Amino acid sequence: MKPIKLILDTDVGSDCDDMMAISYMIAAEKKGLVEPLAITLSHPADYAAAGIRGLYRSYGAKVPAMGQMSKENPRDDWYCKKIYEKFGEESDLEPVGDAVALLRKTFVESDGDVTLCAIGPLNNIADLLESKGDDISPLCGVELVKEKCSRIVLMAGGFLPDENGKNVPEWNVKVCIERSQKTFELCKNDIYMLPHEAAHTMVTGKYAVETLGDKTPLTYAFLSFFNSVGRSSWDPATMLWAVEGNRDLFTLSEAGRVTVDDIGTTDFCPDENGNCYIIGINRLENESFTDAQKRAAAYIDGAVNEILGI
Ligand SMILES: [Ca+2]
Repeated sequence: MKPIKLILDTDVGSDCDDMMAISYMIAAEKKGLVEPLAITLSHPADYAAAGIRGLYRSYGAKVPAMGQMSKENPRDDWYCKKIYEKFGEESDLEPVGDAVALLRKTFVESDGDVTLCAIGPLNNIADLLESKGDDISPLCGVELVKEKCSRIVLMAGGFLPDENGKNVPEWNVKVCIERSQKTFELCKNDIYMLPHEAAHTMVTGKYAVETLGDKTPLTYAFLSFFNSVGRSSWDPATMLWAVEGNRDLFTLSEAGRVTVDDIGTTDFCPDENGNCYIIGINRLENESFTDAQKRAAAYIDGAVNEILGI
């Protein structure tokens, strides 16, 4: 199987499951499943790039080109600064360029068939789609992505109704509602979404944290994020699907359209001409939802523990 060409957009520094997702991505790269083209940061933390550099170094892996969201958007950095202070080298603080410029350049230089996987708020993705033709490419963002990107995979949305029958807004969408609306409005590509409920109770990282404590950037990130001994797997499950597809772990809905309302609620409406698909958890015969989630979690943990050497 040819490795998939992948661009990752992550808000590393906020929740620690991004670090698990990147760890799985590095494990997949080592197995020849992924060719990473770039990582863009949708978290403007000063130490976000340094946190990723420290993580890559701990696995002896080469960091892909990085770009960072340039807008002001103050948010908490739970672990990237700490990782730099404990594991960093001075060069980890070298600044990185603008995320949208790097996304445009990476798409232009690719020969197409690129997967764009976003596991944070959709600021960079909406900004990319809205970008105008420039000296990198005469194409506007929507057309450039349509031409070069084979699919967009998002950790986004929630489609389980609460007691009032209304879907509960999901964090990545809720923190940038207008950017999320714009993404679904403009995008002409197929979009595959792993929603909140698919991985909220899927826990990964527990054995790694119990075994390694604060000795590695990954496990230190978990401990720095509310002392998490294991964490929900929204981002690693999304990344797993982006790299390996359904396997026997996931399902995919029929085509439909996703809309985002003004409080960040996502709705999915089946439509054979739609471009959105929802990723679900695959239950084997007689298997409970919880056990099916545990199988997916074990698969992710297995891949990551191998490169952690445990
Ligand atoms: Ca994230």
